[in-house]
Amino acid sequence: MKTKILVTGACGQIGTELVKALRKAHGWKNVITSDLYPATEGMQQGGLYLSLDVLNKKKLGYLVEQTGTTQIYHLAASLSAIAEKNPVAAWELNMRGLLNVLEIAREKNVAQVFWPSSIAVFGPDSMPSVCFQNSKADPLTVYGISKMAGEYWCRYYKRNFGLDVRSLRYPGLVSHSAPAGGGTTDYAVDIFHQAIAKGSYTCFLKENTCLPMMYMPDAVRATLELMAAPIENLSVDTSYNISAMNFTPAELAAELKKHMELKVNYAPDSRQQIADSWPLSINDRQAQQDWGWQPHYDLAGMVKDMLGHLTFKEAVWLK
Ligand code: NAD
Ligand code: AKB
Repeated sequence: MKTKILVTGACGQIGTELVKALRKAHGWKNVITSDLYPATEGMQQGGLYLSLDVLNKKKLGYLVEQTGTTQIYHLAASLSAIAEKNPVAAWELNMRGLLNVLEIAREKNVAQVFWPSSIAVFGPDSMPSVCFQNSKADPLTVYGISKMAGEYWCRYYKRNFGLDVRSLRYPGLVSHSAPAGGGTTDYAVDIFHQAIAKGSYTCFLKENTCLPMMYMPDAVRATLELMAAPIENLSVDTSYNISAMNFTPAELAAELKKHMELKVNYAPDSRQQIADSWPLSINDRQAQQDWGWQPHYDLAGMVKDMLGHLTFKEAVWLK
């Protein structure tokens, strides 16, 4: 069967990078992107783009049928910080959106679905420092609750309808192609842009707040590797822990200062409370065992690569 991929929420931080990789792997004609925005000529440049609200199940079903979609990558969601500002709307988007995708996939015989979960499923009662694959979920945010429930919905569709749904618990992701979309880990993206533009940054988390993080090329590769893994190798039917690095804002700032002048102030806001409820690190042994997961980037490698891309774009002189 020919692969035909539909990506929802494709204009966001992950979609911007994942779509490029999917198009490289499967051909640009076979990857259809969609998001809330109206279709423009510019958007069609790399391949077909369709305007799609994932809450519109009828249109989702119509598009899946008309395009002969065989895989859905469902990225549309509200991230942690934005979700806390309007919990009911975030629940509706994150849950109804996922259920629409799962139902349409079942009804239209879509072969595979990818749906991202997050380290936000963990919380104070999970583990004091390291969260293992089967550590207790204990989300304090509406975002984390929606990810936890989503994981169990994915498992339900897998067990009851045989739907091949695969999922990763992404850590905070750092990337240079698109802005971060309203999460608690966004500081680790913003700091690069402010450092280059102004040489200073005011961080909304405390300097010693350690969180699990990952560079986008690793996250994209993990996604492709999981989706290509033989199904019989996959022992986790909720969502896989994956890990790459753990760092604090102060450690990220110190790494940046090896390359440039930078002054960082700390003015924690409501996002601090969210970060304080998340794990310090993640154990991903199951992903390593089942489908060979290994990250390529550590903090130093990520900072160097990010600055290379951003300074190329913004033509800024580096020390
Ligand atoms: P993002 O906010 O950057 O992008 C989400 C996209 O969804 C946006 O382009 C937005 O316009 C679109 N969208 C919003 N409502 C929609 C709707 N009703 N219909 C269709 N599209 C809609 O998010 P992201 O960082 O790309 O994250 C994608 C997924 O990965 C989410 O499920 C998120 O929870 C998960 N995730 C992200 C991170 C991270 O650090 N970026 C970490 C863990 C998990
Ligand atoms: C967020 O901060 O909301 C995301 C995530 C870790 O899920 N980056």
